[in-house]
Amino acid sequence: MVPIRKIIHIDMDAFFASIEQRDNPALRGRPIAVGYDGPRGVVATASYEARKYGVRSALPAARAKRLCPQLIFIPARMDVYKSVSRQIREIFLSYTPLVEPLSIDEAFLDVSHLPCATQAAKEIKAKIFQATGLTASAGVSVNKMLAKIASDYRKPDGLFVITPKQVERFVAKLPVEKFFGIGNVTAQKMHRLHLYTGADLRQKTEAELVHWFGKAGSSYFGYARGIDLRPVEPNRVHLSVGAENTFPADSADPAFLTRELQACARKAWLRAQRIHFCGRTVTLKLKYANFKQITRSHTFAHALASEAQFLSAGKNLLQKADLNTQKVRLIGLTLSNPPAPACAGGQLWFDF
Ligand code: TTP
Ligand code: MG
Repeated sequence: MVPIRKIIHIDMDAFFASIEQRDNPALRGRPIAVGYDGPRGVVATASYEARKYGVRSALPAARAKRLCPQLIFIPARMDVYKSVSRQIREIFLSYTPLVEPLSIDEAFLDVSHLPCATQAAKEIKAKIFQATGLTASAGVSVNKMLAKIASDYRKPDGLFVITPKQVERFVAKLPVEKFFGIGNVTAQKMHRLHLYTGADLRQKTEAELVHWFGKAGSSYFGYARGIDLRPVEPNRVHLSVGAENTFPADSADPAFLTRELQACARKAWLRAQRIHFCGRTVTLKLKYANFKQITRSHTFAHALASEAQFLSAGKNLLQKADLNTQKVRLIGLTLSNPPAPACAGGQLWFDF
């Protein structure tokens, strides 16, 4: 039987930028980006005023300034963001011990024991505002996937509820790219199979979905019916953080592969930053045109200190890989092996 859960997903609005605007009234109502304004600088996040110009997380600083010339860059104050993160976590824990943080500013809460999850979400938003002066958006539904989609629906300062009765209709209209675990490549493959929405996915049998998408096909079969069995895991430790990309066409061109590796390094490093993850091991993954997959790793004595070091380790591994016999269809780069205990609160290892 499918367990009936009440799940809340909370995500702070423009988190780093809102904190900067809170602490410096001169920045309120203005387009700001938190990040490093240098040649290799990247936007960590942008205020909503800056987002109107297309300024977004992970955008190179130079491009962000071209999009919005009056953009104000503010260096990150990680200690402050972390302490706000702790404040909101305390509020979550006053409602349930089942809190699974996903990153510095978002978490899942299982509040199945409470009479009304929507009421709890309203209270949590109000308490966050009272304690921090910041707004959060909340999504409430029967599982993680839907709660997370819901929290994004009315951002900023939003509250969106998908009740058990509404689940079926909601999922039927949902574009496949919104489903959990469906990235660009899978979405494209679905489109080629004329699968655009939950309703389309629902027409297919589980065997068909498994045939096309492997093991994940079973999950998609469930998701299309509003079923997501993943529990909220309060002690979930992120053991690795990575990024990978499947190319539109297979390639053995070292320059192309290096560029793709660079994109993976950037994405993975930003993800690691967001969840305060640091690691000692770098792993390169290559999938060849014949679908054979190899991984090559290097472990350092200390946690990696910068994106540049991460990328350079990846490039070294790529240089040693065989690019002569088969073209490559996918490249990935992962950071793993956190020094014990996980270096939360320790040395700063960001490289904005
Ligand atoms: P998000 O919750 O993804 O973004 P946000 O809170 O800034 O904006 P939204 O209102 O859309 O939720 O990420 C939380 C914080 O994590 C963000 O403020 C800055 C940091 N971050 C990075 O450093 N790099 C990134 O690529 C992303 C996406 C976020
Ligand atoms: Mg956020």
